[in-house]
Amino acid sequence: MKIDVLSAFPELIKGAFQESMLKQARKKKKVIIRIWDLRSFTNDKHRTVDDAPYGGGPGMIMKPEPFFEAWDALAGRSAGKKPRTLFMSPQGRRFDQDMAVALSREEHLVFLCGHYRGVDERVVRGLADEEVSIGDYVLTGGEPAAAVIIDAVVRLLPGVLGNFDSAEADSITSGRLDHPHYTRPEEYRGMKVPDVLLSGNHAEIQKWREEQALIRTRQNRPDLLEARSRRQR
Ligand code: 4GM
Repeated sequence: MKIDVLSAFPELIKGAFQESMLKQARKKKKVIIRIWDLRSFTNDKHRTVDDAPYGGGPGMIMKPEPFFEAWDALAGRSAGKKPRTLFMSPQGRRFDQDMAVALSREEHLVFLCGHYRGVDERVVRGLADEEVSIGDYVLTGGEPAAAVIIDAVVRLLPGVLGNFDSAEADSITSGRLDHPHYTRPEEYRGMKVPDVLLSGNHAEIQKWREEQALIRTRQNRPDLLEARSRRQR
């Protein structure tokens, strides 16, 4: 998979892919991630990426030209299929695990990251296949949102996770939260590992894990259980 990120603040996102799983995925050539600096696609000496909004009002808006010039340079002129292009914005469709699975089947993704009050609408209309949001909150820039989506997508690529950590085991896919986990030591600061996990009784362990998952889901995310029972009806 090939991933391109267009940003006026490339340093904001570089670090996200230089450690841990994403670093390994790149080293194993499962993914090629390139970060493009929008300022290198400007033509003025100040390398301007923003301007005041038509119609007035506070804040600055990102200009369309650097996005279009950069997109053309990395995708438009290349042969092959058009990359799937996502615009990160609080106005977008909410990202979830199903979308991560769908995106993980693409060959080439492009992420457009905005800043300031927003981005000239022609970028969205002219370049983006869809507008995507990671949740109902506003960030100073789209970069952390792009990093979240890239992480969720890349870990699903074949050969990135070990089989043990397999994506099929992701609890969220099942419409339920994960059960609690413990490792050594058996007792730490007065807190004990539940006896059942030390019992060696796999049927009992399985039962306990399912109960715990349900308790947590009821407590933290009752909406998941409702959605699940609606699907089963
Ligand atoms: C407005 C328009 C994404 C603001 C475009 C981006 C939150 C999300 C920005 C933009 C963002 C989100 C930058 N804030 N919830 N801020 O996914 O790119």
